[in-house]
Amino acid sequence: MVSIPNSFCAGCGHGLLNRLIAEVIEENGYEDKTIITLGVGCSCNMNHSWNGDKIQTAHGRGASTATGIKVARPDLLSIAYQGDGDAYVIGLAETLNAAYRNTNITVFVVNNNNFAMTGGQMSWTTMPGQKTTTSEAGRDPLVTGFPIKVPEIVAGFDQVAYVARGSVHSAKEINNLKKYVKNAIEAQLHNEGYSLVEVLAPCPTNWGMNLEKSVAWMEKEVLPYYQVGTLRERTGK
Ligand SMILES: Cc1ncc(C[n+]2csc(CCOP(=O)(O)OP(=O)(O)O)c2C)c(N)n1
Ligand code: SF4
Ligand SMILES: [Mg+2]
Repeated sequence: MVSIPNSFCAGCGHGLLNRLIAEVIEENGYEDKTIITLGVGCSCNMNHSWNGDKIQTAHGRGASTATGIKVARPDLLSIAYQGDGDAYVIGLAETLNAAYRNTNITVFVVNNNNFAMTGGQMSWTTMPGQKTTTSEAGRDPLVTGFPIKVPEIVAGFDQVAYVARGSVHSAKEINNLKKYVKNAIEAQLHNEGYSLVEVLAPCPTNWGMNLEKSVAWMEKEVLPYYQVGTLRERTGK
């Protein structure tokens, strides 16, 4: 379902997640029964390499569009693929409402700590001290708030089916992420309800670092704050 080469920058985390999602869809035999809604952001670049059915949504409305698809065609696998700015800033209401209703959709959010596509502005996931084009001296959380943890909020809703946070910064975590992606998709296929997987990912272009430095920065700054693992286990398995 994924053709190579893709059009993400070298070292970008999006492509790795695209591949894992495609693998799980194929393993379940859903290549021709899946619609992905692409968020506004670097997610759009999937347009060039994703061979399955897809819809470009309005900014932040991935969960709403995926909900509409699922209501009209409950036989299809409905996936929202978004960035942190898309799902957690402009689309926070849509993201939380879908989770709160326990809509039977699957949401993947690439958290690269910035609005990447528009040139690297501060997002609600930008780390304390992180320099972006709109926090040139480094983010001051006492002025702009601490980075938001949406998966932890959603995992606190009693009814959701599955929530996890993974990362693509190491081979070990890519292997773990495959399990999170599989659980999230299979939760929907078993009609268990809403599933969310956040994925920590490097954006070397806007971070102004090569991939090696990006991974080191993630290990030092991002992973201690955004801890990876399952936040809500499936109960309907
Ligand atoms: C309604 C609206 N507001 C703002 C924009 C500009 N815009 C396009 S992409 C984007 C940021 C996307 O950031 P994120 O969701 O984190 O995705 P990334 O590019 O980092 O993967 C913004 C603000 C837009 N296209 N539409
Ligand atoms: S700008 Fe960042 S998120 Fe966008 S494709 Fe390039 S590395 Fe990936
Ligand atoms: Mg982003």
